[in-house]
Amino acid sequence: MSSSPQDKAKTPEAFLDLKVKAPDTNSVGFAAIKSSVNQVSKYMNAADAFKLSAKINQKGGFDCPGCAWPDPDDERSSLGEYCENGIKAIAEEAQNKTIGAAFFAKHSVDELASWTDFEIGKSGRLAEPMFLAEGASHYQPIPWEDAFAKVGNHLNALNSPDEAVFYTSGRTTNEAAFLYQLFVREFGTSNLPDCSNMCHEASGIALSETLGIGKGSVTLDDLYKAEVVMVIGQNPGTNHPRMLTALEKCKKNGGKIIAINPVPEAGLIKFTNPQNPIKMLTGGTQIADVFVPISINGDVAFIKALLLKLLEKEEELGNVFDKSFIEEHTHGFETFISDLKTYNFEECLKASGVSKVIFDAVFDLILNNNKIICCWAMGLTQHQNAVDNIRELVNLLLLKGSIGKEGAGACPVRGHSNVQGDRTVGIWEAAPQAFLDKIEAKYGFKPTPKHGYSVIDAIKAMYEKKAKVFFGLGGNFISAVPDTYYSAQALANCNLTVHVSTKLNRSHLVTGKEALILPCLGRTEKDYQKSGVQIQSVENSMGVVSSTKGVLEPCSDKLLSEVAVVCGVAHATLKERSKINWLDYKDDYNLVRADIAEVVEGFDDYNNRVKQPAGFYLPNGARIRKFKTKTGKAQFSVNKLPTWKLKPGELMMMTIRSHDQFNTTIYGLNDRYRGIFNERRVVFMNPEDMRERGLKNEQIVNLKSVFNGVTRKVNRYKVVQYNIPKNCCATYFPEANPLVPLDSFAHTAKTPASKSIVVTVEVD
Ligand SMILES: Nc1nc2c(c(=O)[nH]1)N[C@H]1C(S)=C(S)[C@@H](COP(=O)(O)OP(=O)(O)OC[C@H]3O[C@@H](n4cnc5c(=O)[nH]c(N)nc54)[C@H](O)[C@@H]3O)O[C@H]1N2
Ligand SMILES: Nc1nc2c(c(=O)[nH]1)N[C@H]1C(S)=C(S)[C@@H](COP(=O)(O)OP(=O)(O)OC[C@H]3O[C@@H](n4cnc5c(=O)[nH]c(N)nc54)[C@H](O)[C@@H]3O)O[C@H]1N2
Ligand SMILES: [Mo]
Repeated sequence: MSSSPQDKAKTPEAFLDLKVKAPDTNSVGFAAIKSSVNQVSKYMNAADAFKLSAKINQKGGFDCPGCAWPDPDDERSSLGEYCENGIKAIAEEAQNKTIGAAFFAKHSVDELASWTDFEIGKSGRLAEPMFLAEGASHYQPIPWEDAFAKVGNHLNALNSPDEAVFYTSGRTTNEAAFLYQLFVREFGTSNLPDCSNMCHEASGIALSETLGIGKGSVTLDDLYKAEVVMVIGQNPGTNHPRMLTALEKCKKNGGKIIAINPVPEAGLIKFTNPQNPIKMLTGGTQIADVFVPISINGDVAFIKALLLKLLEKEEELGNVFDKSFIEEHTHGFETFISDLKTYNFEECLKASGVSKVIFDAVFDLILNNNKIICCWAMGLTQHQNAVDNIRELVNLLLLKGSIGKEGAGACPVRGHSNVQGDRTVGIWEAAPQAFLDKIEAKYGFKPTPKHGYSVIDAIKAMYEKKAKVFFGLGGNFISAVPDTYYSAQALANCNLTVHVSTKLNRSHLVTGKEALILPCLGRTEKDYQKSGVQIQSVENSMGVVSSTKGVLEPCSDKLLSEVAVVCGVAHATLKERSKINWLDYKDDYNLVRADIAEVVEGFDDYNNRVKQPAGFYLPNGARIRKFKTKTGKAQFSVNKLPTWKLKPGELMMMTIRSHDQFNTTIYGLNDRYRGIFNERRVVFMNPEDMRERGLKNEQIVNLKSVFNGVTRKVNRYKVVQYNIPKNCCATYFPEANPLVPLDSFAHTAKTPASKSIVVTVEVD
């Protein structure tokens, strides 16, 4: 009998050989360079490695699939605009090893599911389309045309288009993403959940409401010119290493950095620029001027404490708030201030877990500077009150007039390399009507105005059998989503699950009754089509759209581009009833860009402008103080302190990334900066919390979360004593995802609260 979906979704509980060392306080440097070179040479030959490194993030080269951090507009480092973790991402994709019919004939789905995610990822690049028949134990090869027909037949057999779910992960290019959402809308649904739902959705919602655009307002140049940069809930040393170069530049210009994080992440404390040989010898730059060891989810309380003190000083001195900005450009100031006055400074500071000495150091910098940038990532967005976290930060920026001027603004640091672009071109389960009207005007069909499923709603719909087909354009749904075992059942309830992927992952193993793996080209590979080698385009975290073009030969001749896959599926599904000539697009992506230029705001003359070496900026109202909110002004907001209370014995747990992973892809088993080697099943704990529970270093424990009366459990973790605030602990994502309750999510944004999981720790 085959394993249950839950068994297949589970990551093996076996331990490796944990070695714990003192955490680093310095990121990058020689160790990083050595690590990246090892990484590349493990997977590919020297000539390919050289070709790649010369083109990463260069004008006319390819966009690094590692993260969404922008490239400098002007000069780019001749040593290559890349970082250790970008190299790992590329090495992972651009490898010579491939898997196809023989591999899948040898290994059953059950067997593959018993491997760790690290082992699954090491298998190699997917080389040909594969099909898992109902009840079968092994995948078998299937021709592309048959695979398309199978998807089409399943979709056409549904009672309603709303019974299908179309997920997107954020690596998909603008061209593929635009066509995909167009197909989904012509098919008749808005069920377009994406990784953004689990990532920066709260930022989009909070910023749209307060600044009138769901994106950040700063450019790289602003970061260089800021007087103060607050880096909140973000670990750039691992997840956006090139950001550290920008912070270093800011410091050189006299800027100060405040890092707000429960743990002293290495990159936040000190950074050695790998592209500056002199610094590498002399030891690097101190990054954070003030490090704030905040309690998990203490951010609204901390920012409120700052706001309260600013108000006090304003009342005393009269020159602390930017009154002309507030008057001319904002709305809701009085309501905001009268609500603020109902809070007590000491209570807020206590709730934040931060000492008065550290608070004062931060307050001084905020009080005495007016060009402030707030940068943040998952440490703010993956909480129940995530939207409040971000709105409260915006309140601070508005009081100081730090929006829409040089060296100031909001900077949500996006994750996947094109997650922002995907949303811009229409991957959105709740797209605005104006966008849908443009589609109707251009293509002559009426997209449904009904909002579709976000990730959480999609999981519930599949669990309840209201959705029966799951299609994933990239990503690793089962490992990325919360509540792993419930979600595994949701996928298993489907008639068909389909994944367009570059690498094997757990989502190919936790399947519906039937399943398809459709292998596609990666960023690094040349995309040959009828009209020649194609370029594609992406949008970075700061709203710059630029081209990306692969440099290596495809790893298999049976791969299709994502664009070709979408066109193939659309053609096979919609056939004569489509108003669109789907197959034309794949021959020449200029046709896709010409359509985007007509439908999506800001893309005029796309085909020419995308060829500009550094790309082009999309319009951004907040950047020029044109706020497209309901009132036409930037909006102050009223946010409450979170009300949760831990019961005796409980801890607040955050799930974080190690240094050797990209989301669910595990490159290696070390988390070098945090001093963890050769193990991922660790729980970082405060020494006092360990003492109270009688726990010793490396003791084996089980973790339990109870939410709304339901108990969730993961077994066999090793305790590691760590510099983390009392009552807080941390584990790695995705192994700890079975503990994240599906119903614990950010209000209005529905981002799973995967940084606020209430747990107890029990000896095994
Ligand atoms: N190498 C690499 N690069 C990546 C990724 C990757 O996995 N690997 N993933 C990409 C993606 S999709 C994303 S979204 C980004 C993620 O980038 P990050 O958001 O940096 O990633 P996380 O590991 O989730 O780290 C969250 C940080 O927030 C802190 N934190 C947690 N809870 C709180 C809190 O309540 N308050 C505060 N102030 N801090 C808190 C944690 O200690 C941690 O430092 O990175 C992108 N880039
Ligand atoms: N507990 C917890 N859960 C989390 C998070 C957390 O911090 N804690 N973070 C959340 C966040 S921020 C995010 S963004 C999601 C990530 O969720 P996803 O985006 O779904 O996951 P990834 O791990 O990035 O997806 C990796 C897979 O994408 C495929 N892939 C890679 N490159 C390409 C490509 O170019 N094209 C195609 N078609 N496929 C490709 C490969 O097959 C690879 O296995 O996870 C979320 N889940
Ligand atoms: Mo993300």
